[in-house]
Amino acid sequence: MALPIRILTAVPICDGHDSAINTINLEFIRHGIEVVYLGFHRYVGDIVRAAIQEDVAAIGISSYNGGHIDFFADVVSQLKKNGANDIAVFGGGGGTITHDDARQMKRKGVEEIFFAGTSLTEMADYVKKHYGKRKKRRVKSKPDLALARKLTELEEAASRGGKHQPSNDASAARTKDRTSKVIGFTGPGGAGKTTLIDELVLRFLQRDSKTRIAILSHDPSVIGEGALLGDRATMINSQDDRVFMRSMATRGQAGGLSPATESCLALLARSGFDYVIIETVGTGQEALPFRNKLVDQTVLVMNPDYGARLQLQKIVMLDVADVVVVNKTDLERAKAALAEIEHRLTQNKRKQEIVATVAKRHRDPGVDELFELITKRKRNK
Ligand code: B12
Repeated sequence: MALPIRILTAVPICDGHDSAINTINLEFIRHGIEVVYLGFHRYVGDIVRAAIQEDVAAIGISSYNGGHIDFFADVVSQLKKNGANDIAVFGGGGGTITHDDARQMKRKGVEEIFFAGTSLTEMADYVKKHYGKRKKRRVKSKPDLALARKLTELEEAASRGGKHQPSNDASAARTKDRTSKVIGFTGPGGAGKTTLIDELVLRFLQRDSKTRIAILSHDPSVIGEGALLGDRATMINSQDDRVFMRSMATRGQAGGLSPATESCLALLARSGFDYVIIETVGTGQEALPFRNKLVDQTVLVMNPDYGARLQLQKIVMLDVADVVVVNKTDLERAKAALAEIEHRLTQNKRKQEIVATVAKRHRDPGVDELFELITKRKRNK
């Protein structure tokens, strides 16, 4: 099985022109490419850090507001400075980048610039032709580079070997090896998991100047195609040197995680992070993604708009989650939802917490409460 090409795309700082890159991302995915999308208005440092952690073959930058000669050159030079000389840089920006500019940019190490009128297929073919084979990396000693490459190797091994499900014993053994507390976040798409995690990361970073966090985030692979790994585009606080984030595509596995999740998580949880946060894809009623002691604490994030009360009887995660977060409680239906979910949890007759949050709100007291619940409970031994 051919392994998917992974690239990262972004739009530079002070530039909100994201419509071109959104279209181009979709075309790449159709051609089997996994695209980690960082979003718009991004600093050079954030782009380089993300590309290293995601271990991508190349960075595609879409730039319309000028300053592209220096911006692209800065990305190239910071990649080199960080030992990631194997990560290529390419991009476009319609008529804003002239042919003369492009010549200068290439002299500064940019591999290719695409101009107005280039077809989408042409660009996807270029990526497949040039970034399918990984280039040699000279520096291996830097911690993020080494960890990122190991995660790629685990992902590739899992993809080659098909779906692998370690036994209970193997998972339990891994639990003992952990030095980090592992927290699993799951819930339906659109409930606000990523925004909530980003807000929690802000609190982790602020509480202790030494805390390091890893995030393992999942997005679905499109059947027979690539994947849009877009959680980073929502993350603001997680763009920090103390946060190591890795985006994974499900690569054909149902249930919210990827075939390589367990092995990647095991590696991250013994790599010196204080907390490892794992986020599933948006899940359905039947999903139970965190089996075999995969995580130390489970958080189910729900949207108050789940429909009729009867729906709650069908969501199996409500039986097992340690914490149930009802996010978006600024919505009209929130009060009723909180009462219904609370009543549903009483049927389980075990200690489960329920927290009301508005994750998009800065300094939300509900997120503070969730943060305390997460930091209060210790790691399972
Ligand atoms: C659409 C658009 C907007 C939309 C943006 C919507 C959005 N969310 O993206 C809106 C209306 C919001 C907008 C706003 C502004 N815009 Co405007 N906008 C454009 C416009 C008309 C089209 C850009 C576009 O999306 N093209 C579609 C893409 C698919 O095609 P393309 O550009 O030809 O790109 C090709 C290749 O370059 C390649 N490519 C592009 N990126 C990448 C990346 C990779 C990785 C690869 C492989 C290839 C690739 O793909 C295409 C293949 O054919 C251009 C003018 C123009 N004709 O280029 C101005 C333009 C870019 N905007 C401009 C300006 C000034 C602004 C504003 C500052 C206006 C204002 N005063 O408010 C704001 C800034 C907004 C912001 N926050 O940054 C100027 C920039 C001038 C400059 N740099 O000197 C331009 C050039 C218009 C002009 N002639 O004055 N804009």
